[in-house]
Amino acid sequence: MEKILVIGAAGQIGSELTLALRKVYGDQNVFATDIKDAQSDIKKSGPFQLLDVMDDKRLIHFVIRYKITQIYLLAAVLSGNAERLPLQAWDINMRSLLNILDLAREVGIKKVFWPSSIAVFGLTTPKVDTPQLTIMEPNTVYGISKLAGERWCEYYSNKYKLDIRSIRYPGLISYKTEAGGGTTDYAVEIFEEAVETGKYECFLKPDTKLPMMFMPDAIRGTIELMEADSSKLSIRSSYNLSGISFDPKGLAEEIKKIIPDFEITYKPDFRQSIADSWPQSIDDSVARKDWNWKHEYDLEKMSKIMLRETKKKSGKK
Ligand code: AKB
Repeated sequence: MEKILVIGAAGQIGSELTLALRKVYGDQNVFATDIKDAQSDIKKSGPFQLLDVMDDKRLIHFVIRYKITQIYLLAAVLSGNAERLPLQAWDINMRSLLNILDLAREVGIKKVFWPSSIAVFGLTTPKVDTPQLTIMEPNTVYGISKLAGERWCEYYSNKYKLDIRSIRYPGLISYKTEAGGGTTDYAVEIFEEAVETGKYECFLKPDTKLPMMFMPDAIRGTIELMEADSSKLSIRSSYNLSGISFDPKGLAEEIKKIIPDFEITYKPDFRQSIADSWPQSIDDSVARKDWNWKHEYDLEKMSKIMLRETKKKSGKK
């Protein structure tokens, strides 16, 4: 029986992935952990403990005690926050991954999941339909740490035959938990502000097109990749995954179809140059071929659900 450890279970991905994993593997077999307290549905539906991924001694005790067979490492400092504290972000992002990879090798963990990002690409990468294998010269701390992480994942996979699986997530859009410190966060905040105030001041320019994905696609994709037949996986660094590509202007137009008075203004900040270094759209044909990945949500479908759920959450009808 699988025993799964989720690190970063209170975060944007973790808070939804933990519940999805519990549906597949059983509530008591998915151990949620984070350095901060988790949402009540995580704590009520199965085991939750405060745990710091940087504390390698406690981590190894935890893994042995609960006979963990799979680890999902979701804790990370995202792009915007990483530019504010570069060395701390590098330390947290790299040390957490190396702690897990080495622990997995030592203890004999069956599978590890680690999220990479479109931030691994840089200004010299082809921007449209960015291929799986291409020029990668990231110029952000977050991107550099994700690219280095991908190299470490492939290294551990080749050298120690560890089964590590990874996705280069685009910007993730969800209503359950706030996004935290990323460049694509505008696409989450805009829905909250549209519902709360009918206005949004965007920190990116109107035509900044970026690859994005609705959270249900990301969660399904993650579980599908983790369940795929290992012999079919040709990529041991991280898979390109594509959902929807849009810019702030296009997203605002979509919101206006439902909230006609919605107003957007633009005040680009330091995150504009991060976004300018990233692709506009992603070629995910390798993921489609290897494990039959296919996204489901387009801009219209995602926006309708986001507005409906954000209204419910804020108590508005
Ligand atoms: C960020 O904006 O930093 C993240 C990402 C694209 O990895 N959402």
